[in-house]
Amino acid sequence: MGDPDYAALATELWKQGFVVVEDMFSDALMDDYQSLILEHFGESPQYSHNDEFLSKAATEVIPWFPQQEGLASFDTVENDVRLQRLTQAILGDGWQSLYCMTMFSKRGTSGQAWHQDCTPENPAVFNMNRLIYSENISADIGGQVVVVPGSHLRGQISVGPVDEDLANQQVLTPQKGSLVMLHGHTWHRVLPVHGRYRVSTNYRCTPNGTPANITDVCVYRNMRYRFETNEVLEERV
Ligand SMILES: O=C(O)CCC(=O)C(=O)O
Ligand SMILES: [Fe+2]
Repeated sequence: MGDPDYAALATELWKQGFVVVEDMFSDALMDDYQSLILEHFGESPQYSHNDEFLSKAATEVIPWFPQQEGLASFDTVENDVRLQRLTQAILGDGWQSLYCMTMFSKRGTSGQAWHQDCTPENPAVFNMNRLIYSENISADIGGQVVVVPGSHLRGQISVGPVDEDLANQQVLTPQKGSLVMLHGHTWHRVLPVHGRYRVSTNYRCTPNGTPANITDVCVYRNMRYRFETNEVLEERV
């Protein structure tokens, strides 16, 4: 596709906490990414998280950082001028890439429970997710992304069941080549994966001056969790 309306997309992102851009990346590029991802994960990849995390967080995702292994193909999205302009329109001067993380979920797994990617106490300190989908998400396969519009302005996510439906939630079903920009304070989750497997790739970034470990502490409805040390920092009741 050509140039999106960067200013309009930025306005929507700041109002809703997310914005979807369809047909952002070509089928050929997405096919390339999908085959590299499947090659890496193979048939039955192992979880890197411990059992406590898997049971409490109801989150079954295996991360992979392909750029850190020198896979230059993953630079193509990173270097896409439209993606950079859109990021600039949203975050302003001095924004920085954080890392590119591919996430894999096997058939029959729970997806991801409601969460915020980082602590929301300071509205100016956050990560931005730039999610791309190298295959269609569909109701058949599951793995849709659920968001609460405007929740990036509502502070900490409410306490409660980790996967209940929330008022005003919106279900996103991103298609191959789509980009989803998602503010890290926006309340979001990923629905269970019924069919096959599910893949997404996230080019995380931050505004100028954000600590590099911003996504270390994730806020769920039942706890705060620190990934670096694999520990529950706080039970939420
Ligand atoms: O895989 C997705 O669609 C979203 C995953 C997520 O919660 C995130 O990237 O922060
Ligand atoms: Fe997230």
